[in-house]
Amino acid sequence: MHDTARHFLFWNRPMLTLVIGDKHLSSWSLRPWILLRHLDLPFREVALQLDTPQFASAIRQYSASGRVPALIDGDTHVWDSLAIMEYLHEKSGARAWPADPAQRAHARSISAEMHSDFSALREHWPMQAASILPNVALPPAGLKDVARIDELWQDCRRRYAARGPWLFGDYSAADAMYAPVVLRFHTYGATLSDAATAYVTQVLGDAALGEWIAGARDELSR
Ligand SMILES: N[C@@H](CCC(=O)N[C@@H](CS)C(=O)NCC(=O)O)C(=O)O
Repeated sequence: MHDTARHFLFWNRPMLTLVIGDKHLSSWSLRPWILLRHLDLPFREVALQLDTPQFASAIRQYSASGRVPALIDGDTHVWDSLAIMEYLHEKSGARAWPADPAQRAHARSISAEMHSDFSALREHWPMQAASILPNVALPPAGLKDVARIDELWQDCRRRYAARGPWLFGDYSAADAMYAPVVLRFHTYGATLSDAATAYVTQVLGDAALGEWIAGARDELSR
């Protein structure tokens, strides 16, 4: 394709829009946001402050579920973090999940488990991206969630460490799904295995996550 034609097509493509909540609090919003960054897909960000009358009136134009995140691609509206990640997999030329079918099934399984489970962890250690709160105890059900996540991460690192530092070697939607969990473990000071601790260090060093946390700090300073 001639360069001018390529340039025309690029600039006339509708820009993806991601509607998110507060960066300090909205763990579901962080997942597709950080995946978009890692896939290098340009997008416009619409930030709505949770628990305000403005949120309730504004979100309906983007998402019938009334919740964030929501992705808008021209006439296509996608809601719910997992559905958005699947849409981004298609949109990016199948780059969001591992290429190998068995690894892809594994990555989807641990991501679905995160999406539908770990309610005690979510309830007692809500994401507060810009805070450090070391004295919040977890009940036994929450400790069980932490142990299960530690086990999942150790298993991934044991199998795929040779391919790279992320859960499946290269960055994938599974890392995006667990990014808010890493922030929770960091905020509240979870006790983890060596392999899980090394994974937390890897994620906390991610520039995209650093950008999100800086946004969360900005929100708190307003
Ligand atoms: N299952 C949904 C959960 C989305 C969700 O609970 N979003 C919260 C913010 S993190 C929200 O929009 N809360 C506002 C409300 O329910 O009014 C997903 O995966 O996207």
